[in-house]
Amino acid sequence: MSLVSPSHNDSCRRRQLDCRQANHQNKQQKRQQNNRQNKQQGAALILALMIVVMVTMLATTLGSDFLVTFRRVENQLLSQQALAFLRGTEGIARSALQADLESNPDKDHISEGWLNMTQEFPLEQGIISGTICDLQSRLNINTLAGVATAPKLFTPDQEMFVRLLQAVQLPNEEFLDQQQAEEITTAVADWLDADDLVRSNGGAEDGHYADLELPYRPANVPMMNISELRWVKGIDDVIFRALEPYITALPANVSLNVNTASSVVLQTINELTDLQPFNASDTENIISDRDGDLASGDLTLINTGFDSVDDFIAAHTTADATTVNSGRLGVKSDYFLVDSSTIFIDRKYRIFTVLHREPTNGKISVIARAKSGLGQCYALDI
Ligand SMILES: [Ca+2]
Ligand SMILES: [Ca+2]
Repeated sequence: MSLVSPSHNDSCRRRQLDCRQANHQNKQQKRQQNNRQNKQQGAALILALMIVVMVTMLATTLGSDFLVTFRRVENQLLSQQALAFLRGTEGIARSALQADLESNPDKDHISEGWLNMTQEFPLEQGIISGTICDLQSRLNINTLAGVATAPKLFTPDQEMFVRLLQAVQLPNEEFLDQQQAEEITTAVADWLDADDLVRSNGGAEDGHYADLELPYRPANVPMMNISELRWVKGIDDVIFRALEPYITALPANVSLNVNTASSVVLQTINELTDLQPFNASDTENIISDRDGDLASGDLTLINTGFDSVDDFIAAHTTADATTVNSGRLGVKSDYFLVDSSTIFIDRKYRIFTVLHREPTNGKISVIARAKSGLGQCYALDI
């Protein structure tokens, strides 16, 4: 027989039901709480990842910018230091030119030993080298602006340039013919002269240059540097490269030094009206007469150049040598190029300086200084 009343049993069942419901509610609340916590943790992780990415990007950008700035400053400092070294080479060249004038004021010649000879000076972290060459050993393009007296087409200076254009060798052992040389010379004369009148036989003024795909105007004044020649009608890069060792841009009144001129330049000195270059083998003979045996290094076998233009003309084997453009010739020089370069902490720097030496007192002035466009020195080929 049961001692528990039915009402008591009902009460117990209800409590159990309440307990189950309470447990179920608790579990649901815990699940919701867990879900909320999981979502919050996920958001925090994404935020942390985004911060890491942003910091990494910022650090990379700052690092890269710093590296570029560092390299830029380093390059500036090194180039300033290299420039100071190269200016030092200029100073040595000044001293050499002044000493040369004192020891031999009447002439400059190739066998004096300081022209076209590269001198090297070691540095703690590199080397500097410098070469002095005579710009008056080259044809001066600023002499080409004149107008010939009829019936001649060219002035004596222009005739020399016509011969030079035919004497220089182009790649593949090709040469310009006389007609091409005449047309280029005429175009150079028009480029230099002050007027806008087009000369016959290849001339070019505003009209020609204005019609080019990239139009520009002729200078109509003397050139400051030889690279300007590239702009003149008929002169392409190949012709310019072939001419470069033999031309310069100086005031129009300076002379050509026959004591330092190369064989190719001496080929431009032929009889007036003969527009062909002078015979190359004859110019070699003139140079041999002038320099002696430079390669021997034996002073008794080395000659000291011509004392005068008359001596040069006497050595010139042209049938009528007195008819050459002797007014343009000389045996001394006032304009020089210093070709300085340095290799400093594995970096190369090169600079070119045009120096003018006052013939009366030896005062040296810098006419131009540039990284290119002024020509360069070539080692003496002995
Ligand atoms: Ca003209
Ligand atoms: Ca002109």
